Amino acid sequence: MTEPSPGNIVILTGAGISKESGLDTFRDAGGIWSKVRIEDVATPEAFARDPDRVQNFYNARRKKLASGSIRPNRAHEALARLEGEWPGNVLIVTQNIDDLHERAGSRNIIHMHGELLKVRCQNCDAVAGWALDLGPGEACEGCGVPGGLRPHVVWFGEMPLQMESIYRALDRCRLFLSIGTSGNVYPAAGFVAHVDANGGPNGNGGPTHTVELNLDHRKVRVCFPGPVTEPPRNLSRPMLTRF
Ligand code: BJW
Repeated sequence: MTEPSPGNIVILTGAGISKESGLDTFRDAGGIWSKVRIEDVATPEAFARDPDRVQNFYNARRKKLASGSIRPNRAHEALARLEGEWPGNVLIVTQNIDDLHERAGSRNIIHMHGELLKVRCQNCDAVAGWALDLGPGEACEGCGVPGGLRPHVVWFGEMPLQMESIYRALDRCRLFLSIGTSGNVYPAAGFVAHVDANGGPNGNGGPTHTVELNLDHRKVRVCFPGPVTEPPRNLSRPMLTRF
């Protein structure tokens, strides 16, 4: 008899997983959207209207991320350990633009809303690493054209990145975890429903289970209330052996 497949795991993470590392969430009290308006900093129209304002918003966040005071927390570390120990495939789909999953040791990651430490050239689409402030006159290393670099992030009205790969993984996973996201922003907000609708018995040998972890118990259906650093520490053993 063949061994049952261990099954693949897809983990969606949001700003809540990085909160205890010192990065603000968006929609909690005191969060980013209580200090700046979305339409001033997180749309292509805002960038066209006032690029300096948008660049300053991302420059400040880039500086904080690179400052040395922001480090991965136990939740990031637990997910990296899970990737190393789980016999199946573990994919992290993060809405976060920070690099804390990478720094914790995760390797299989999709940044669906982009990456703060990268810039993209609007002239040639080249993406490059960028840890410094981004100003109006900087030239692209690829095409040499100055003035066309923008943060490599996905603003409202823009298509999130690698959506085909994400849906392919969602359709093939045995377990879908959603951690620290308010479920306000689509398409990520629709992933749980997508998995519930499409995750019947599949190539992984069984139905797909979904688990949501959030500090706020009103946001989740399978509830592990409490700080995000607590439950994921135990993810790899008692909880996952059920799947
Ligand atoms: C803890 C914790 C602890 C705290 N432990 N938990 C009308 C209906 C439906 C959809 C739309 C609509 N109108 C427009 C749309 C589409 C739109 C959308 O969804 N809008 C909604 C607001 C309605 N979406 C888009 O535009 C997306 N693109 C798209 O749909 O493309 C398709 C398309 C394109 C063009 C034409 C046609 C179709 C793009 C969305 C881009 C989002 N960008 C941002 C900013 C950029 C990156 C950045 O600056 O960082 O991404 S917005 C912001 O929200 C950021 C985040 O990634 C994203 C999600 O936020 P997240 O992670 O959920 O954070 P919070 O703060 O909301 O929640 C944190 C949670 O953590 C809370 O629940 C806490 O309780 C919890 N928590 N501490 C555990 N310690």
